[in-house]
Amino acid sequence: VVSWLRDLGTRVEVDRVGNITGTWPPDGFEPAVLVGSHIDSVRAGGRYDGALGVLAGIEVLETLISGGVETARPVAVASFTDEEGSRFPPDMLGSLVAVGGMSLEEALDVTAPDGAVLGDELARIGYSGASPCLLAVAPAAYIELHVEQGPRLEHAGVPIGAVTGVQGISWAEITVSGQANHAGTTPMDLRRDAGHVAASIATYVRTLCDRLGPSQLATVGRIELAPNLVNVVAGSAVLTVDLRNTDDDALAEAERLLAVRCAELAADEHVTITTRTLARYAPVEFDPEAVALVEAVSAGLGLASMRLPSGAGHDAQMLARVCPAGMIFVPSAGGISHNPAEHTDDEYLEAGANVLLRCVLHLAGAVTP
Ligand code: HGY
Ligand code: MN
Ligand code: MN
Repeated sequence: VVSWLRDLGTRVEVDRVGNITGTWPPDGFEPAVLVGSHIDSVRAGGRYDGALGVLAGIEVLETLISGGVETARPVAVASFTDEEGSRFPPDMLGSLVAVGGMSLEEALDVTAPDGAVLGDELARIGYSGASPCLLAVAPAAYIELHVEQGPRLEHAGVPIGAVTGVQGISWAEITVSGQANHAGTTPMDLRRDAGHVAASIATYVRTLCDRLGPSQLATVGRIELAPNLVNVVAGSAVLTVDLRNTDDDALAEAERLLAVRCAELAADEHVTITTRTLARYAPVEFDPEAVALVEAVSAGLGLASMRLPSGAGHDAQMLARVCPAGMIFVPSAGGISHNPAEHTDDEYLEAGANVLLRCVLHLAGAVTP
């Protein structure tokens, strides 16, 4: 990505948390129209999540530059660090730091479950950059192209999504401390079984969705038991709970109910439970004019579009704190994402990139030669 941005002649900057930007023209320091996304991935993820928005952004720049298109504002492409957050939480870490939502010191100290420290890893790969972390100048606007990662566009047979916003996100890491013991000799009423408690939490969060309605989502994606052996009552467990809802009050209620259930389980099983918040973002609404622009540009290209909220978190929800922000979705085959089977047909990739290009031309005040 950096070599492509350099080859284009853009001004390439890497900031202290590894966010990469390429700006055209290179001497343009006024508020830029910013596009981009992320190139990090969940482990065993797909090829389109994030990468599409960065590569399409580079394609847009290349099209402007090679076409000699002058714009009233600079245009920049960003590749934000650690959007996924599954190794170094929270998600959208790089863009969160860029907009001043998390201090650089706090971010560089984030430690992964495997013990790696973010600051050390950035230095190791050569991306502890020199530029200040905050967006030196807030962008004039931000537009992100991304695969939907869900089934709605494909189900509707619509190629473009005009994204209205992002739902609320709550990530917690729950540590259960019980007592390792013999699976054959320990009476059931004397156990302090961390495995039983972890499994109970995993099944409980599913009942929250029944209780709070269809907008409530709950996922236990990670459970680690110790010593993780067939004939040993688990002495400890670490699990994560991902709760999401478009309604922040309902999300807070889900968090409260989970805490109450954990306290009950701790008392019943005589274990201790500690909870660490890994991420907590309220729902975000995108700029109505940006949403309308995606629809209008799509129509101008003869592309059907539909409005929908994003189930996934995105860097755009952080940029929305400092400038008008919007997103363009294209369909995900089978609604699959965070999975190597993730796929989007070329015609949709191209359609999305063309909508992005025309949004940029409009926002940047293109002065065609
Ligand atoms: O978790 C998310 O929604 C995003 O993929 N980081
Ligand atoms: Mn993504
Ligand atoms: Mn993702």
